[in-house]
Amino acid sequence: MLTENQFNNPADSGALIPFSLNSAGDDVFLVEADAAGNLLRFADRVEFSVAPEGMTFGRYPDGAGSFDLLRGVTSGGANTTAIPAYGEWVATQFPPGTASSSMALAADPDSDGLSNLLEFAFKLDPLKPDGSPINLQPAAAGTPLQFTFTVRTDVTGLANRIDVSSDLTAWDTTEAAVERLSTVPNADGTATVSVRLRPNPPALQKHARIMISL
Ligand SMILES: [Ca+2]
Ligand SMILES: [Ca+2]
Repeated sequence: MLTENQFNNPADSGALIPFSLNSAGDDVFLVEADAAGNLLRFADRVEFSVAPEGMTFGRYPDGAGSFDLLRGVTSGGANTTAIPAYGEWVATQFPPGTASSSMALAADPDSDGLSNLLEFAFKLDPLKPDGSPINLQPAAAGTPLQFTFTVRTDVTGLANRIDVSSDLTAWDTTEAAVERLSTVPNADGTATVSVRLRPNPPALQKHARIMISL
């Protein structure tokens, strides 16, 4: 493993060349040389942009795959799994110069209560306040709760789960009390999902939430 400090180390006469990587984006060339410093061959080149806080760029599978945005920072260890779709979304949604912290999965830079992960999943604008992505459907009194939501279906690993609860404390995460009525694909890589809670058990009809994971 090489770090920036090794290239600016006055204690090492072979590593006095000033070197650093720009946190706003840069590119790196790897060239093989002999012991005398003669360049032998080009080995690799990568180009990167600013990484959301808590993430980095690297190859996945470790050392062999494509160069993508990774889930975490693992200097000296095996690379975490890649989430290239999130990297592509970040690149299109946030202007150059955006703080790394504003692009993290858990960040909410537009303060609409929806994290960037949710903005990404529901295909919303992370820099403009949005309302709830859940659309409650009109229903007669006494009938089960019914709602729709539109979520991306074009991202590998992006999943949603409907939890229900009677007290907002204990949640049923099995979807046993949930009936998915339909999933209608849209042209933009999303699908509109229609959900109804099952009439039984009645105690579970009070609250529902959508859990998004990536
Ligand atoms: Ca937000
Ligand atoms: Ca938003």
